[in-house]
Amino acid sequence: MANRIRPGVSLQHVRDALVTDGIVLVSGWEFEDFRRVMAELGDIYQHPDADPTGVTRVVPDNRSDAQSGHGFSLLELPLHTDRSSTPQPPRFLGLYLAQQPDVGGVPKFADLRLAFAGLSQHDLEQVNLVNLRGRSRPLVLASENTSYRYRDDPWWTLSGPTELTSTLRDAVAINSYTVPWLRTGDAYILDNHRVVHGRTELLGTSRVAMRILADGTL
Ligand SMILES: O=C(O)CCC(=O)C(=O)O
Repeated sequence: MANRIRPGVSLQHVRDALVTDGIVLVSGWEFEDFRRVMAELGDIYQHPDADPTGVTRVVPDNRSDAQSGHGFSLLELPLHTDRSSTPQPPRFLGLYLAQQPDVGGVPKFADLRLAFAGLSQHDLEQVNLVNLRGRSRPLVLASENTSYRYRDDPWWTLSGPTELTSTLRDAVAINSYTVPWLRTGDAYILDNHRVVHGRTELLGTSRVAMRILADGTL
């Protein structure tokens, strides 16, 4: 389960929590505190949807596509690794809730290290993420340190032996949890090679989340 961190804690606390849990929940930070911690974690990653400083404003504008999935729509956003279609997804993802509604848009997570703990490396290495054009990316990012990518939606799906892919889907679902108490001014930072994220459907258009990706090591 995720650590919860309040203002005034050091970057070392954030790193320690990421090593232990793969995710840290942050309460009551200003956006600039959040931006600084993300920049200290590693090099800011330039997402194609981001502004020149690397910040993406995630708002529902009715867009659903292969790059962002349902991220910019009102629909539920299934659990995924950010930039899972790229050869090497960035290591860290932070999402700051600039305007979080009282209902809907609840952040959702699963720790892939826990979900896949009972599966052999041999099995995991038989599974890929495949898109509609047949492009394929391996589920296992690095076998020596249990890091993975995951996405399973209309654009990119799990591919491999049927029983195995269904076991993986079940394992992720069983290990998933929502964090309904995250409010405006709260944020999460996660190890994008270990913890997948998503959110429940949005019930209105008022939600604003700010995303920063960073590349680095723990
Ligand atoms: O809107 C959210 O809560 C998550 C957004 C998301 O998954 C992303 O920015 O990659």
